[in-house]
Amino acid sequence: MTATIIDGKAIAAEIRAEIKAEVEQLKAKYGKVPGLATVLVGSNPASQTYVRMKGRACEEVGIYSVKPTLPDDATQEQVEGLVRELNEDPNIHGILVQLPLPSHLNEEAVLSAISVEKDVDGFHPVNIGRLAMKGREPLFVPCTPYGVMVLLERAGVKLEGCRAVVLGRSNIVGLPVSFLLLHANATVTICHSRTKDLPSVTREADVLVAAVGRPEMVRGDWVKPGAVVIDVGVNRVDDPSRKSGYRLVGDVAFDEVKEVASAITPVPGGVGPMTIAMLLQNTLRAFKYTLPDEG
Ligand code: NAP
Ligand code: L37
Repeated sequence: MTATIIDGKAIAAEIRAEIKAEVEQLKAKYGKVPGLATVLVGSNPASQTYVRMKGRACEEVGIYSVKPTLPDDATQEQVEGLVRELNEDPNIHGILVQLPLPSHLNEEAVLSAISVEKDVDGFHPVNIGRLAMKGREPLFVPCTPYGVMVLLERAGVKLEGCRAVVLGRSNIVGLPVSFLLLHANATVTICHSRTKDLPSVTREADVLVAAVGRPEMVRGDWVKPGAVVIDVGVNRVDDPSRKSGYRLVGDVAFDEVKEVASAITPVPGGVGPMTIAMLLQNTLRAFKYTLPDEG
């Protein structure tokens, strides 16, 4: 069996088109557009790329965006000061602080400084706390986990009662995606670097979400025939034949796993574009919270 490819790039493009139409409508009605600030601290090359892509996506759909940057040695006060200024800015409806922050900074304090109503990344303690609890609604769902859920939905995957295995327990992907799968009534197993005999656990999965940051770690014989595999990993591996000197691979050995799974996301073109589409979605939502009849 060769798996169906879940085309995140195409689904993300559809979502962006929907957002663009709604932004135009709201602009005509209220004379205002949503605004997003992406805060980048330091010079991590992957973060620079993602922030640039987020700015370009805003432009495409008519969302106003600013991309304030601070140097690698920025102080805690500078970062929190910038966040507080953005909290007060009426043209900015969403604030995203690109992670990881340089290690001398206190991430929790920075994320707590973001106004809950502008927390389009969903990592403010109140939002992530509400996400974790049954029956509580966060104002915003974190973009990557949200994108994973939309891909599963659009691929027609029924989560109720299924066995879901999540590889990775990070704050930005593994943990929140596990909560979302649980709320969708999957039976969820979370694996991490201390998990014993990983392949025997992943082989039980009807839905496997890989978010470990290890190039092509998940092999064909780690996957149950017919399982749905979502590859969140975006890893740069050296490739001298490319102009950039690297190519992107996921956490899943795509060529092997596609022969076993019933559906799979590619890298690039899977979860990555969805992360950005969901950020735009959340920014539109934040804007609508501020409008009299739309929130
Ligand atoms: P992270 O913070 O480094 O977390 C990695 C997780 O994987 C940790 O829980 C770690 O376990 C676990 N892990 C690492 N090596 C393992 C191993 N050999 N066996 C089992 N578990 C292992 O990474 P992240 O931020 O979640 O990102 C994961 C991947 O997703 C990366 O490739 C990243 O680039 C990508 N990503 C993609 C998007 C997107 O939009 N597509 C967004 C964010 C991240 P411990 O907890 O025990 O250390
Ligand atoms: N929301 N996302 C949010 N907050 C953060 O703090 N770090 C982080 C985060 N991560 C993030 O934005 N990751 C990400 C990863 C990949 C893409 C976008 C965002 C993406 O679009 N990847 C493309 C390929 C990009 C490239 O050519 O380098 C893909 O198709 O996978």
